[in-house]
Amino acid sequence: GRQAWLRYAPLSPGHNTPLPSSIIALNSSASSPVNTAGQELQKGIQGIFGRHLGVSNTGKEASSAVVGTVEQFQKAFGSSPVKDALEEDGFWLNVKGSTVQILGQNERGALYGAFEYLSMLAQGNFSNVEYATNPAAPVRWINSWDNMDGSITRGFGGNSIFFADGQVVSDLTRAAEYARLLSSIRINAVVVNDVNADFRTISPENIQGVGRIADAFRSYGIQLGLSLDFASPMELGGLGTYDPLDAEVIAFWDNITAQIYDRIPDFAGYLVKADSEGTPGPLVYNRTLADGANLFAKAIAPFGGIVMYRAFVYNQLPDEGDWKADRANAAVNFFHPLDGQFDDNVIVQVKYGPIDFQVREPPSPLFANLLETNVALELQVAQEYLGQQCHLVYLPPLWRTILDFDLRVQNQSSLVRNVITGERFKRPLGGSAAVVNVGLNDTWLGSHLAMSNLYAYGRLAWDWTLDSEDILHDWTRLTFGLDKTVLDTVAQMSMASWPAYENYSGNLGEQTLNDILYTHFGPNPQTLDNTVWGQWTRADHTGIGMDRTVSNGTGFSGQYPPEVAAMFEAVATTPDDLLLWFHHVNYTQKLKSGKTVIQHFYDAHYDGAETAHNFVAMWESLKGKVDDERFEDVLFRQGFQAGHSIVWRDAIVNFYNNISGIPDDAGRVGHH
Ligand code: GCW
Repeated sequence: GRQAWLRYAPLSPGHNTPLPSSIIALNSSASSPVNTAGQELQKGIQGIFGRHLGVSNTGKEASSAVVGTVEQFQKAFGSSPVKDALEEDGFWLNVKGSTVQILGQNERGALYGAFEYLSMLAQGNFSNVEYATNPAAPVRWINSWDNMDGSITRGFGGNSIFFADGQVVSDLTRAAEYARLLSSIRINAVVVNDVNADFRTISPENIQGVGRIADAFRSYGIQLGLSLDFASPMELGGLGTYDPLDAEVIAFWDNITAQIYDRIPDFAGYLVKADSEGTPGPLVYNRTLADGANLFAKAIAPFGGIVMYRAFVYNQLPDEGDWKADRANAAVNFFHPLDGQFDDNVIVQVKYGPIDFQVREPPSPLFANLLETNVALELQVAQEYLGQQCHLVYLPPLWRTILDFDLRVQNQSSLVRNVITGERFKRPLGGSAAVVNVGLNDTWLGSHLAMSNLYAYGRLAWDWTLDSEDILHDWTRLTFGLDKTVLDTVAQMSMASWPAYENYSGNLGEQTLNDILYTHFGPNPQTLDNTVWGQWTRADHTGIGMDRTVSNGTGFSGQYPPEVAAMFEAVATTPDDLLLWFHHVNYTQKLKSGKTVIQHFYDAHYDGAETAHNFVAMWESLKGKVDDERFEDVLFRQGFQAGHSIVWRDAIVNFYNNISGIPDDAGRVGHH
């Protein structure tokens, strides 16, 4: 369980390849990622081939696996073999039979290269290769929503591996194990506490505590970041204000930042959720969000740190009667006027959709509205609205709908994935963060299969063009071995899982029909409307959907550049799967598929539940091909999902049958 995709399980006999006869790791100091790489190579080759190789820091290059930075290699062997340019964190991998060169631009890159070589071996891939690879973007972060009492916000895999009882835990074994997993997928920083931050996060004791986490991370090349409470100058510092332009407030943050860097010289940066869902922020003092972000940016710039400032800023909307009110408009309304006012070490971190990690959303139009500001994409590996790790939902196909979306800024190709890397608008910084709620559970996320999402996130953050199914195949081989049936079955289940979940939990762009008041889990369509959260469906007896057009609705579609705005403005050109996101239509409205909206609801819910039901037999067919413990564990979850998808189906089809009064053509729902 805890090894996840780093099992180094023995390959079956017959898998033979020339192996290096020793390992040379060009730095042997304990906190060095290169040293870690040497040990990892030793451990991996021992596990996969049962062969024990010695590790030293010098030796003959031929028939060795040499790992280090380009600079260390030059020092040891005279010249560099690297033929392509390496960027920060990039590496060069050269496998020629038993002679292997793994050279990083920095030590972290060298460790990535070692994991890459081991991943090839573990998957039985013994090809000779020679290439350089560089990250798509410098920021490849994880956001943990761990609280100091040890709970995790939207945590579905047990309590925190970092905190308990108001402080950092003394045994950080799990933190180090987590860092190992993350460095193998090339994540470079973890923000360890919830964005709804406790002001005690930056107390002197806690800085010492998180300093120990940073120590546990360091040899894996993972840096530590912290979420801040904007009101800390008042709550912790005893000041009468937290106004970002106040001299004492500025001094407070300068001082805190210096204390942090004193304990954690490689501290990554701050994450800030301000003026959002009740958190304090600059708007309290009539300052701008840019004033708020730049406060931290200026404090941290001398140390080389960065500020991730979240775009998830919105006011509650009490009045559903107002046809023009729309929470989806908030981010662009708040941030677009500030474009160009953020310091260079600020990155505005944008959730993929305009609302909140829903099963399907159009990409946030903010990606098309910040041309002079660094941006990062925020994803959620934690399946908050997506079945909470009790449902199998492989997320990369959902992420792809965002990444590959062309926003057509200035009528030119503007794929979201090229915006977030900084490439499209020539920004110096960019990247991504994913909310991940690993906990003390031995499976990390509470479910073995959910780990494919974490694995895929790291792979994508390095290269946003990767194919969802290819990533899944790698993950499956590393997690369950090379059996072809296992590979095909896990792929079939996973690739069908997001469409199935969308079918029974909110289709045609309804965003979600989960209970949104408390649990975010399970059908509760009546909680969507008449609440202050603005996640309205506006369902009534004749129709459903939010009218977000410029001509007659909230105007949201006009936040996109003209070509995209025009597409979403008209029912005729809006794709079926986003129809109810953009338009209020009658239940009898015909879709492009030829079905009516209401008939699509009925059919989709039956289809989705049936697919989830079939997962059980598919998984059962793997009995004996997967070890009993993991087999039973997954089977239990698939059984739950099969049952729960029927609960979903019946709750939703009956709800819409009651409100529309329209029977199901197939006679499954309502009365003819
Ligand atoms: O999805 C919502 C969650 C909140 C979360 C918030 C956010 C941490 O339900 O629990 O707060 O988003 O992203 O800030």
